[in-house]
Amino acid sequence: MLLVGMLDSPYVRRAAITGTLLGVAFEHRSVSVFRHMDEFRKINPLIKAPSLICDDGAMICESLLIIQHFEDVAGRSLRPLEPGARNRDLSLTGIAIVAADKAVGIEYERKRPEAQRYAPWQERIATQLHTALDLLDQAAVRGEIGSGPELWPGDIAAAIAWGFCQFVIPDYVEKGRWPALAAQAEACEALDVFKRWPIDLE
Ligand SMILES: N[C@@H](CCC(=O)N[C@@H](CS)C(=O)NCC(=O)O)C(=O)O
Repeated sequence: MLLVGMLDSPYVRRAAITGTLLGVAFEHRSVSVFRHMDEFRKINPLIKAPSLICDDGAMICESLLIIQHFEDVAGRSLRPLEPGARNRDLSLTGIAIVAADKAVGIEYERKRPEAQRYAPWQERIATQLHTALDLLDQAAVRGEIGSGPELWPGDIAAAIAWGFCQFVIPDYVEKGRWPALAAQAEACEALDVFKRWPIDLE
């Protein structure tokens, strides 16, 4: 299997870290959806990262579906089985994905020429991002996201969303405002599996 996409993408990174923790064998190719558009188009005409090319040639995009496939291959998931913990983890994973989505949205808005930016939309997505970070920080205070020893999908998604925000939109995300989440993410970044798939700073 081949996972395609750069590790500056929170979705690519989440898929890679999850696949590794599940013990699934895959290769990784770092191709940018912007700088290497033509090369990416040959792999996936939709030019979306991550894209997974399966051994039978099937192409899967959308990180949740790629992770679903990794789980099918591994015959297990990282999610806890106890219903309360499982629902909490599903909820927190979703919140962390929204945080990443909104951070990506802010970054994409900034790619527009100044005159084409729409301030109410920018304010809306910044508020949504900050609300998602509030919820994750509160979860970290309650001990509902952490850094192991067992990593759950919500732990991974939260740490990745925070790292992505710090990397790409630090001006929107002051470190001191969400200290518990920052500490959780820092502890995750110190783990071997996170170091194996570092944010691509290129
Ligand atoms: N919901 C998708 C989001 C993936 C996504 O938006 N990836 C970005 C890179 S971070 C991308 O492919 N951008 C190019 C585009 O949307 O045209 C997922 O979870 O895989």
